[in-house]
Amino acid sequence: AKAAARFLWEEGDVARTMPKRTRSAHKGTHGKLLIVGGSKAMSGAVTMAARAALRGGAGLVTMAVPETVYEVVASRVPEAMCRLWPAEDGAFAGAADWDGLDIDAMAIGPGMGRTDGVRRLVSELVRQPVPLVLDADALFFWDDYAEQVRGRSAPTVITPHPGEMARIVHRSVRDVEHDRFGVSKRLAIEYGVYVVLKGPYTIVATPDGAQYVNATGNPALAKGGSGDVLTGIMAAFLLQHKEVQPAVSNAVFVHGKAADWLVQHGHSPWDVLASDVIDALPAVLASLT
Ligand code: NPW
Ligand code: AMP
Ligand code: MG
Repeated sequence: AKAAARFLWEEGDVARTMPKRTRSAHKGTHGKLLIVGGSKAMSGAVTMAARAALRGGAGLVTMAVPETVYEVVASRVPEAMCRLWPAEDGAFAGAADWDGLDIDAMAIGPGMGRTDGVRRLVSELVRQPVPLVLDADALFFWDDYAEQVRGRSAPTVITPHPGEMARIVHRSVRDVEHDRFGVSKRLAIEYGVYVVLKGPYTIVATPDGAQYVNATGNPALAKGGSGDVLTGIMAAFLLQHKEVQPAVSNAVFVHGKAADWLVQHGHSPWDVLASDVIDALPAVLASLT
């Protein structure tokens, strides 16, 4: 058997591969991101992802949300634009108008809910030929659109935690945790996707079978909202990097490093909020320039 190509992705790798900003840059240079998420019960997830994406350097961020949460979502992130989609039972009600939507990447899933409308919408969105991050409730419907993902021309990144991964591969969480390398690698190769299997020592598996392990992060991240923040950073980095794997690994590294920075600067492993992680991004990113 071929030796497993496994690497630790370290600070030096991040510093080497982080994109530099050119003097002539304008907001379009850094990419237009659409974040699709939110529902009546979970409106915070999409605003956390949007703020994280903006802190991560995305040029323009639009949040696509069901009309039931539009007002509250729009008022929470003044820097982001907001696009209103039809709702039913407080969640997305399937397709909406794509007119005039000009985007370079898309993140789908934070706080979306799991209604039939969401199911239809996600299957439609994966057809868009732009780099894609699939997370949270978008992953709940994996079986519906997995074959479409295989045929996508643009990169696809999926960011499951072990519970979501177990659902995707129809195994138990215990099985997944006992074979994190094997499960993530097989899925990445089978569907041609970048798999981010989250948790301590998050694994990034690439479609060609290589794997990159992250060592930043700590239990302060074990709290609701952490994954939504990662999704925002991930999408922002995809917009700005030329290559996918460094973008994905750098996002995982920076997200964990922000949590590490917080516990080294006056926070405890108990008190950290996902929003604090967003607000620690400046310190981490500044240390990488
Ligand atoms: P248990 O119960 O912990 O033992 P789900 P979700 C299992 C939104 N959010 N890490 C776990 O087992 C998200 O964006 C909105 C995690 C349970 O059975 C999604 O849209 C927020 N889970 C939606 O909520 C803030 C693990 O997996 C299942 C695990 C649902 O996301 C919070 C949980 O997975 C949240 O981000 C592990 N290591 N191991 C907001 N403020 O708007 C096992 N599990 O059911 O997919 O739910 O992750 O909570
Ligand atoms: P989610 O479950 O989608 O909110 O994602 C949780 C995020 O926090 C992922 O990026 C995990 O890797 C990270 N995380 C959760 N618990 C830990 C932990 N004990 N150590 C390091 N990272 C963690
Ligand atoms: Mg999550």
